[in-house]
Amino acid sequence: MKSPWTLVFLSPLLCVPTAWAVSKPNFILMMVDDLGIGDLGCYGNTTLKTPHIDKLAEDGVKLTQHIAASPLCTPSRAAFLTGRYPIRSGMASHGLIGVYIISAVSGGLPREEITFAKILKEQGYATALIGKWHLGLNCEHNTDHCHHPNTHGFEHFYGIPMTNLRDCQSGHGSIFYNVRNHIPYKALSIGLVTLLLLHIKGLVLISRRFALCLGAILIMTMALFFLWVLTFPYFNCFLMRGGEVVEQPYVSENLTQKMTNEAIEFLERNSERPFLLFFSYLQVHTALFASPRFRGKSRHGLYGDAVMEVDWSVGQIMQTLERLKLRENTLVYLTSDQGPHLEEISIHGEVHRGYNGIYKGTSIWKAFFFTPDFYPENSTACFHTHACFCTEAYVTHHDPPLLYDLSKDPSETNALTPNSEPNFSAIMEVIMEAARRHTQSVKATEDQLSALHKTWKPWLQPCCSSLHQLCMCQRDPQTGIVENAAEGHGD
Ligand SMILES: [Ca+2]
Repeated sequence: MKSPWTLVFLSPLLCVPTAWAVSKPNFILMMVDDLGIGDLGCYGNTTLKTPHIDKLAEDGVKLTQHIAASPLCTPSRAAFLTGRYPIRSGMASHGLIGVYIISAVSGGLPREEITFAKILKEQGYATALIGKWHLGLNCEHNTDHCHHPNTHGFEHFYGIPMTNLRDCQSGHGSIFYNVRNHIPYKALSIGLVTLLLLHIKGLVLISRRFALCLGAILIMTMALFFLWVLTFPYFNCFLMRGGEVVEQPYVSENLTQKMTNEAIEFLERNSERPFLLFFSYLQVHTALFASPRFRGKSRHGLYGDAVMEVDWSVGQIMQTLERLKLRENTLVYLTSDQGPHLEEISIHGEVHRGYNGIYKGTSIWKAFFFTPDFYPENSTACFHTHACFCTEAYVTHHDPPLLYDLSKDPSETNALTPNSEPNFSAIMEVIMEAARRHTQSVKATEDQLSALHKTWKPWLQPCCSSLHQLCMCQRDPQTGIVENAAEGHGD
């Protein structure tokens, strides 16, 4: 299960220079994908080195009561950008899959939503998103970009419209192999054996043609599935600059270095005017990667190497601010989009998940109206489904909700009762009233994560070359010329 807790630093917000009263402050928002609160030195980790992030915390404000609106990328980011619960924009799924997996779908953050980037752009800010988006791309054809970052207030975009997945890097397996866990092998086996026995006994007649058709359908389904897995990175793991696809599929190894350079260039270009930079790191989501200078440097395998590389990048951004003498007029914020993906173990058995730590809240009550059914039972994750699903078959409801006092029980091991907590009824009354008011205030809106909006639509497929070339291409950063699969790679 992913923790809903996140972490934040505010750089010199409290020491506001007088100049701020007349000049517009700059904003740098950094979001690290799937980072655990327990992975950072400033939150108590003693085995992972994160000196630059620790310095941010030391010089600024460390928030300990900051909550992500959802435990998944897409809805959490929709809430982050708009300041509204994802259900209000239709970005909260009612089905098993709560995020966008493929790029050629019609769902996404609705155009009419007001993001902080739109507000700042209207105020004359230079605005940029570098890194991951994961909030949709197109509506009706493959270049309408109705959900693209440019539509939502970011003038400059360099990054991936989707998410980094295991399938985006060879040798990391596939998220689709988890489909096997949902196939009812037992029921299918019993059905087939029963049918066979009835046929042998002469009670049911199965024609040879029927058996051949069944076999053919089975083989075709399997072939289509493997074709889907094989071609996935070509159609879904691509890098964009503005509205153009510039690398398809992308090579992840040096992406953080490239994106850090891009961010530095943006700061240099806009040092004379107010700016908003949203740096949305692809790390430390799987498929994990780290550039050569960080590989093998941590005590926590590739995951730790990736955290160290993010920390380096944060240091580069802060050094640039210092060099450009912008530090005192820039609000810097760093957070995770939710907690770590606890079920992430690589195909080679290496731990690829972060650590939630122990949340040390102060006088914080936490209520669970439902909890995921963990597997194995004594674990705190859903290893049977690779992520905890929030649909009926996978959760247990609690009425009244389970209540914890995080100031005394940070690990959430002992639910409170009217006997153990004298104020139980009063606390519950406040929580239930807040939940009721929230529920009543939610207006019906189009579900952007409905099955229809998540279905692959060939006419929405972004493609850098052509379908028969599997959309492959690379754009030369100097000349801007696309080098596609058929032409090969130039010198
Ligand atoms: Ca995430």
